[in-house]
Amino acid sequence: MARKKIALIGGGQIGGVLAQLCALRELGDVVLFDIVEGLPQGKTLDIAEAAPVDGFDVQIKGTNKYEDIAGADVVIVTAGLPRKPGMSRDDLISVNSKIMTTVAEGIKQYAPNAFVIVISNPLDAMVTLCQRITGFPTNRVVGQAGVLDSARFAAFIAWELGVSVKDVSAVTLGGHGDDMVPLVRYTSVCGIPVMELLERKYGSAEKAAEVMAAMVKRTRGAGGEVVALLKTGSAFYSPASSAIAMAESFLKDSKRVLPTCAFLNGEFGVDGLYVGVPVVIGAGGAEKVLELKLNAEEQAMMDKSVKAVKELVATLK
Ligand code: A3D
Repeated sequence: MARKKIALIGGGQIGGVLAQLCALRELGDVVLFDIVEGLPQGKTLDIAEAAPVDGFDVQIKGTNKYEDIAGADVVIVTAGLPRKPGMSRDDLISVNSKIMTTVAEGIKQYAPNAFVIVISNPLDAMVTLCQRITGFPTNRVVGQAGVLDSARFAAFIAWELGVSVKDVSAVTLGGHGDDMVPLVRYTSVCGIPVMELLERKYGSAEKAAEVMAAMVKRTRGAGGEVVALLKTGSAFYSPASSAIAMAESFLKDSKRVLPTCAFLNGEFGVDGLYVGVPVVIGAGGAEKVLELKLNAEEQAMMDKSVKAVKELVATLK
């Protein structure tokens, strides 16, 4: 059986880490595309020269030509500007829409059967645009945001409780913006509701709620926290790891349930919009949205987040 092929559009910070992770995990042959001459060629040569040390057997190539992505099974898009301190993700919409338009046309022409994972910001709008321009079925165009937002939430909980990150199960819903919805009630450690553990630690429900509120706030602002520290760009290791989890579930038909920016057809009461929800990812792409019951408070947060996504998407030309 021929090796799978993964095309990475955008050879910047996230693109470079994606290429290295694909190689280290031997997910398939990798093509790294960028418009800057030499950048993808230099990064892929550097990664390929580590193959004898790391022991991976995949081909890895940098290119400035769309023809080279032909036949890709998976395309991951990071082309576009990242945030600088003081910018919101939504501030990127005008410049990144232009970039996404040419990228989606390239994917449509050269990788018409690919499963596409968008990472470029503002995420919910860029996924929408990519799907509209490629015309691919919505199960084959998704966005990465929720895996990362949930991972950040899980990391903060693990650090707070002094437990392994492996045993925290956390989920966030909604758009990839300041209104995202970390679902505290569905978050657990080895099946134990997280609030029970916090209450036991602090001996009071009030203090536990206060600590949780701080973690929810930090999760919502986690991207900005990294931007403020880096000053010249945004997070890139964790977004790359998150998209690789999605690509791997598709390539191996693992059917992992991953928070994914997926097109909703009435699920969660949302129709015709890309929003972050739990999705089964397998060989059929975004195979199924898993719904869950929200209480009034959670539903209100979800409604607010969906409203923000709708307003953002409405600004797309
Ligand atoms: P960066 O290191 O600037 O890389 C972007 C790359 O895109 C650069 O190498 C550019 O040359 C390239 N590029 C520009 N125009 C085109 C084009 N037309 N075709 C192909 N390549 C092009 O940014 P980054 O890798 O740090 O971030 C990439 C994107 O991901 C940004 O929009 C970020 O805001 C976004 N991002 C999303 C998340 C999510 O979780 C959703 C997290 C972090 C960053």
